[in-house]
Amino acid sequence: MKWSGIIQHYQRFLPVSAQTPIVSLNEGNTPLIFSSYLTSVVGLEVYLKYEGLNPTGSFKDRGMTMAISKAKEAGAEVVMCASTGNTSASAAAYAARCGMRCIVLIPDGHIALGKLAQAMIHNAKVIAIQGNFDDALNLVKEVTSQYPVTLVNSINPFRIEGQKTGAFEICDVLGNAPEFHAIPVGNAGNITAYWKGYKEYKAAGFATKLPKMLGFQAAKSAPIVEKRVIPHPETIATAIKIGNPASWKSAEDARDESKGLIDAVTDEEILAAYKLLAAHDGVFAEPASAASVAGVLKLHKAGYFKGQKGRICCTLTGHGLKDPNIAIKNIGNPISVKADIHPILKEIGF
Ligand code: AN7
Repeated sequence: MKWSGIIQHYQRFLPVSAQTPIVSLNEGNTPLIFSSYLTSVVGLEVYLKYEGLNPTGSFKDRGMTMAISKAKEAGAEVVMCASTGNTSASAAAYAARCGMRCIVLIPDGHIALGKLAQAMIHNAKVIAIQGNFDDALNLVKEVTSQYPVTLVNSINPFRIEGQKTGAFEICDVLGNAPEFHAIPVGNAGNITAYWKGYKEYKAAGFATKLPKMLGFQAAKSAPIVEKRVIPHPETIATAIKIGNPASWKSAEDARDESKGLIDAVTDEEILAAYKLLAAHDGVFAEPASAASVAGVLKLHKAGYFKGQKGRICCTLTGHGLKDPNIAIKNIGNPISVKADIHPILKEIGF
């Protein structure tokens, strides 16, 4: 069957009508990859929902096709977002596709190179502010409440509607919901969206159970875990360097209703999971994405899955190529030798 994007495919679950102009890049339908390595470690079947294979390289495209289509339907000409990078890349691409202006506020010096390149090449007006993501989001709220500009951060409910389709796809592939769903938490839109998606799919009869939602924040950017706003969040996983998540309450609801948890993982644990995914599974995801796997490994070590059966799905939210600097910084540069067979054979070990 021809795949034409998540709105086309899941229309009956989405607030669209025949009048909605669908702005799509054929997002969604991303692979659910079985991880034999993690399965052997954890003892339950582990699957990776590889969202880095969306058109702009992150899960944001699911929400953005909805937000931009609905903005277009309402006659908007300008959209705006604050971003740690992926939202801006996605907003810029979808706005370009339908001839809208896109304005982006980013924390100066703190977004991954690939994401900045994307926002720029898609012609967004990119403004780096001397402040963090939370400052940027407050400024976006201020501008969009006073001027004819549509906000496309995940406080825009259409974003959540689109992103919930990730849960639908998992159920479609597995034939049911998994027992556990692990997911990185930044602004907390995605954990909110997945939980909504699982509940709606079960209500519609496409799943008979609901997963426990396992959310993971970076240790020094863990407001939900610490139950306080973090004024100066820090982490190498810049995508989730957020101290005051917009969807804080609904993330707690997802955690509590599902009898799951939201925990923190250190930068060391994130980097270890990041490298392990690439080296053992052949899957290159950005550091923030690896937080879900880091969290599963942390819980495994603590005995959380002992005596449990079933399946764990980990959302890998963005592609590793988004942040090439961090890969090179942590792995190193290639060895350089003369263009001669001898040093090459020596390096190989022959
Ligand atoms: C790779 O782009 O907030 O908890 O401005 O890029 O729904 O915020 C990105 C978030 C996880 C966290 N993984 O998702 C932004 C932005 C990656 C991300 C998250 C983000 P939410």
